[in-house]
Amino acid sequence: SRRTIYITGASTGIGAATARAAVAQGWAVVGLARSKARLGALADELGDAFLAVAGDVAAQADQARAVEAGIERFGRLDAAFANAGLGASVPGTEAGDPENWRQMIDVNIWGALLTAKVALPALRGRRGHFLVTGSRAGRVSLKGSVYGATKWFVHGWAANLAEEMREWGGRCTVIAPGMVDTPFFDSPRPEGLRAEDVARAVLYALEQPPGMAVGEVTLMPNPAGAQE
Ligand code: NJP
Repeated sequence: SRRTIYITGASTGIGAATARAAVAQGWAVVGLARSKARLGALADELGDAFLAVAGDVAAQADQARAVEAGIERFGRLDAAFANAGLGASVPGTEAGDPENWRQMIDVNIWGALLTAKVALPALRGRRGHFLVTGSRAGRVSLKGSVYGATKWFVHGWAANLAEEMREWGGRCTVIAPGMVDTPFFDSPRPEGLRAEDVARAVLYALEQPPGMAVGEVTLMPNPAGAQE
């Protein structure tokens, strides 16, 4: 049977690019996001190797259903990628909207925790791999940014989870990009990384021999380097 990965936030951006890259490497993918239409288009593109599950990462039952459906369809779960996230507009703490903070906490923190909660029992049996999308913003200070602080949580938690998983031979990787040109922003970011660049880093971490764990991959755009 095919190695199987559960990806949240699979409908666009980094999640969709990772689904494509994983399928190209022979993985089966269970993809979760809220948008049925976008997931359906990706399922049409990727065929049998992709199972779309519409759901909200902040709802434990939705994520549990996705993992169960994936195991039923593909027979196993080898990896989970907690990637769903939002929060590009960062007006700071004084000017920020508390409803927006709640949303970022629900998706970026709570949603990622729930991905681990529902996937770890299956991953343990395969000495599996958990990956999560952190950020450059989870490593540096960004004036007033609550978004950045949700990613500081992700980095801190993932370091602790890595120790927990190591006890049974599991691996935990943080993918920490700088700016990526995705629908995360409401306008194009040509100076940013491509979603495909980030997907390559995910596959790099996934494809290492099991005796080696990639703890964190930092990816920075290099627009001057891309010029002819
Ligand atoms: O953004 P985007 P990215 N339940 O908007 C989904 C981090 N990051 O690929 O639900 C379930 O294309 C949403 O789908 P839908 C960032 O923080 C980015 O750039 O259908 N899914 C979509 O598939 C995030 O953690 C940059 O709307 C939910 C996906 O999440 C990760 O990269 C830099 C959901 C978001 O895709 C992927 O973001 C960086 C929910 N409640 C870190 N809410 C960057 N772009 O510059 C959203 O350092 N989604």
